[in-house]
Formats: sequence, structure tokens, C-alpha cells
Amino acid sequence: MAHRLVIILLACALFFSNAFASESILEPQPTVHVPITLSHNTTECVCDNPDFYYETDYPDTGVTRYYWFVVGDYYHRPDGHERATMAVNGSIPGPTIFANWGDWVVVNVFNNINVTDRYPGNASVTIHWHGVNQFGTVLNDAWDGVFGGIIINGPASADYEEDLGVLMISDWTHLTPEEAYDTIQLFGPQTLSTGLLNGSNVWDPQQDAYACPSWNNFQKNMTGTCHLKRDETEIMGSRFNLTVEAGLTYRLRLVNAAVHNSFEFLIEGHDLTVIAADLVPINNYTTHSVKIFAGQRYDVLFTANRSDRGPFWIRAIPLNQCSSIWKTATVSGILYYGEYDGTIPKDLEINSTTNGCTDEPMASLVPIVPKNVPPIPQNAPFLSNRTSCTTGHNCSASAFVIETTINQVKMNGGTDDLFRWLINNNSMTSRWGYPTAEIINNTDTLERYTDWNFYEVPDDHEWVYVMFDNRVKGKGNRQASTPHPMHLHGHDFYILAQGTYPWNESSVQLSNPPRRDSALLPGPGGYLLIAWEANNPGPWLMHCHFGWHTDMGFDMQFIERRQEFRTSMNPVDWAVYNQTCVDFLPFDLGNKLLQSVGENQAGV
Ligand SMILES: [Cu+2]
Repeated sequence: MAHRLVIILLACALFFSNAFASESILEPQPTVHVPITLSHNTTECVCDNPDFYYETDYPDTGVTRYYWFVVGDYYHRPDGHERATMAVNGSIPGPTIFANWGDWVVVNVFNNINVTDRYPGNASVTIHWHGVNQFGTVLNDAWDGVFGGIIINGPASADYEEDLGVLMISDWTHLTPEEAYDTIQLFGPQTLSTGLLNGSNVWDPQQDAYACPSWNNFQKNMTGTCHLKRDETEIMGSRFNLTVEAGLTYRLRLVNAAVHNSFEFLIEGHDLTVIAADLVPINNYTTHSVKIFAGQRYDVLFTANRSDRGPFWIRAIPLNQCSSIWKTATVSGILYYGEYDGTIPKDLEINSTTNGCTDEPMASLVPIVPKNVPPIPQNAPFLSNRTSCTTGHNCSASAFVIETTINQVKMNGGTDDLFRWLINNNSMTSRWGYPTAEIINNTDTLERYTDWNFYEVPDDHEWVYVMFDNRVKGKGNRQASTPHPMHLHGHDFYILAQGTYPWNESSVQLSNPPRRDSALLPGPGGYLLIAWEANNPGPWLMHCHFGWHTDMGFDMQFIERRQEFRTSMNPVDWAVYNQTCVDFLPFDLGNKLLQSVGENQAGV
């Protein structure tokens, strides 16, 4: 989990880290406001021009925006029930970064976590800019736990009148990750208390008595607090709500920020028009609901066109085959036409759905800017009829099979059997005192570090093909049917095939396949075949976006163009990086693996 992380103080530009060199980090800077000059109307949209590609073409507004993040520990009551938390600028979700397409953004991050009481000795912080590909700035990439939104105003692929901003869908537990983690290692992920919409929900205290049995493992194995039935009978907390004006069309930017839950999102009585997947503009499609998995984002439009004017439920319904939220808890908000009046919709709330754990169909996610993928090399290990590769068949490409395994293993001399996910029989274990970039910069031998799950992609602009095979083997079947939402840093990847075995090689889609940075590896028995171009030198993390799985070793690193990475990074970035590593060493306690509660985590 992300509560104990590598870099003590990280300051970097969101888009280009060399902006850091010329900016003071000593004092808050005023945010520069300029009028938004880019229209979101399709008449001025450049995103359907095949010659204009968002990864390489963007305007330069000449504007730099400054943000000031203080990461600290707090107590919050997002659903009325108080709990110890960690947050940015004191809010859950954290602050949203707003910018126009083509701006530069400088974010100054300060670590104000209390290392005396709550996190004795070690509470370092890193930040991952999810959805920002960070070309050339891998040294400022990291991993994440607390979260906030990023909105970049710019052209969109459909018209709308008002941008309602980010809607963060998350799960929530009344135990902190530290309190829950030992149980989760011993017994697998447990049922969480509830979910939140933009950090809000209601909670019925009477549920506490019933929630205890779902934590019986916790009760049996730990001393601590299982929430006992309270005297209160009042519903606690408050619901997320939106107010809209009849006749207008609105944009919502959906984000699944959950640790271990998957949702079907809908607004009762209103169709959704999906215009982007993980920020990639797609041919619009209209649907009743969108399934969204951890780490994914969808931009959706809806029109307030109901003559009966509601109110209407805004629902994030847990998918019951791949979610674990306490069964009486609901995750819903309310849409009001006109003014908020506090009334409740007439329909019943819904606390789960049997609709399957599947991504939005590949056929629905058609990027507006078409991009094609070269053929899979003939010797790819996942091809059933593979042959030696002959000239002209993309033979310089890299191709890997990633097999997932769940197992119970003893870690670091301990006596308990702990659940660990294995990637090709290795469960990721990194050492914060000696991070990957430092290994490479020292020209140390990657092969010495087998449990870091390195996969090397050596050549310039070579293509990479990765087949994830989720026919889980191993001891225990608690999670054997679990799908995994896979997220790659540093790239948008292409989804070439996705489904349940047996897979048919003729189903591979090379012509303008879906392109995004988070996609579901289905389960049980599922496969996900992705590809990307090695156009961003450096070590890039790929991991399951279920936070517990990330922690239990479901991680790998693709080392892209190793030598070029060493020599091509900005010298200022290397200097900051190396100094940060030096500064961190006293917190690493002699390179001992002490990364969180239990001391057995992947370090991610
Ligand atoms: Cu997973």
C-alpha cells in the first residue's frame, strides 16, 4: 500500500519535470488563471484529425499552474463514522488539479505525516500521476494510495453544456489498512464496510452489529476493535448529490479509486454517452450503465431530459462476483433537477448486481484517432503454432506470457502462511533502499534481483506484446476466480484480445484496437493480450490495481531501453533522484525490508 513510500519530498512538474529546475519550491505560488481558449465543441475538435495525435501534438499555452500539496494524517467521517486517515490538503478525495491542455503544472508536495505517533519512524510519500504518460520523466513516477483528480480542459469528442468534474467511486472500510492488513495477508481480502461517491455516503449504525461476522477472521486472530452495535439509531453521514438544470447536457469524469471493488455505474432514468476511456477519446456510444474497474476512468455525458424531474438515484452498484462490500451497504447519490431539496427517490436502493465482471466490450472502445499495431511475431510464446521468426514478421518485437498464481508462503523467516500473488512464479518484492533506477544507473546486474519481476525491452521503438494468463493455479481457492484490473505506467497500451480461455488467435485485433492504460484481466480462466510501443525509456511498473493484490506481489517492471534510459534522462532529474535516495537511506533502517505492517509487502 502507498502509506509508506520511497521519496520523502517530491517536487515535479506534472508534464515535464525539467520545469522543476527553474521554479522555487519555497513558497506557495499564485495560480495563474487564463481564459480557456480551447472549445469542447466538436466543431473545433482536433481529435478526429488523424494527423493530430495527443501523445505527440499539443498546444503551448505558455501558462504554468502551481499547486501545493500537503500530505498529512487526519481523522475523517466520510460516512459519518470516524476513522484515522491519510489525505492531501485534508480532504478525501484530495484536491483536483485543473489545467488547460498545453499548460505546464508544478505541484509542490510536502510530507506532513506524523511519524511520532501514528507511523513511527517511517512515513515517506510518492505520487503517481495516473493517466499522464510521463514521456522522459520516469524518475518522477511512483505509486499511489491517497487520491485526487486531474482535469485538463480541452477539446472533447461530443458537445455538452457543463462539466460536472470528477466523480470518484471508491470503497471504504472502518478499519485502517494497517488494522486490516494482517488479516488480509492470512485470509485474503475481506469484506469492506461500504463505498463512497466523491468521499461521501451514509451509514446505518445498526449495520455495525451485523458487519462483525464478516470480520470473524479479524476477531479470531487479532486483538482490536470489531465495531460493536452502537446506541445511535440515526443514519450517519450524507449522500453525494448533483443538481442539474432541465434540458442541459452534462459531462462527468468517472474514476474508480477503490482498493478492491468493481462497480456498475448508472443514473436512473438517464442514458450515458461514453466519450472517452482512460482519457482516450472514443467514438461515442450510448448505454444504460458503465462497468468500471479499479484504476479505470470513463468520461460520460448525460442529458437532464426527464419531464418527471426526479429525484433519481446515482448508483455505483458493486459487481457481486468481483466485489466485497458489506451486503447491506449501498453506494449511491442523488440527482436533483433544480434545487437540492433532500428528498429521496422512490425506487429502492440496490446493493449488488449479478451482472458479470467484464470490461466494457472491446467493440465499444474505438479510438477516434486510429492507430494500428504491427503483427505479433511468429515466435511469440503464447502462440500455439509459433515458429522461428522470419524477416518481415516483426521479429525484433518482445513477447511475454505472464501467468498468475496464488499461493500461501512464509515470508522473511516468519511462520505464518501468507497469501501472495505470483507472476511467473515470482512474487514482487522490491527494496526501497535500492530502487530500480538506481540499480540501472549503477550498471548493476538486473538478473541478480529475480524477485523484482523485471522484463527487459531493449530496442528503440520496438513493440511489446504481453499475454496475461489467469488460469490460476496454486494453493487455496479464495481468490482463484478473481479478475485483475491491470494498469501500466508510462503508456497507453492496445488491447488485442480479452476474454475467457480457450482463446482464438484469429480474434486478435490489430486494426485500431482499444487504447488505454487500465484493462481487465478476466477471471476465472481469463486472458488479456496487450501491446505497446517502447517509446518511453525507463523502468515502468505494471500491476493489478486491486490495492491488496498490488501489495501481495501482483506487480512487474518493464525495463524499457535500459542503456538509453541511463544516458537520456535530464541531469537535473538524476541529481534530484540521487539526492533523494541518499536522503531516504536513514529511513530505510539498514536496507531492512520494513515497508509496512507485517513487513511482508511487495513494496508497491
Ligand atoms: Cu488482482
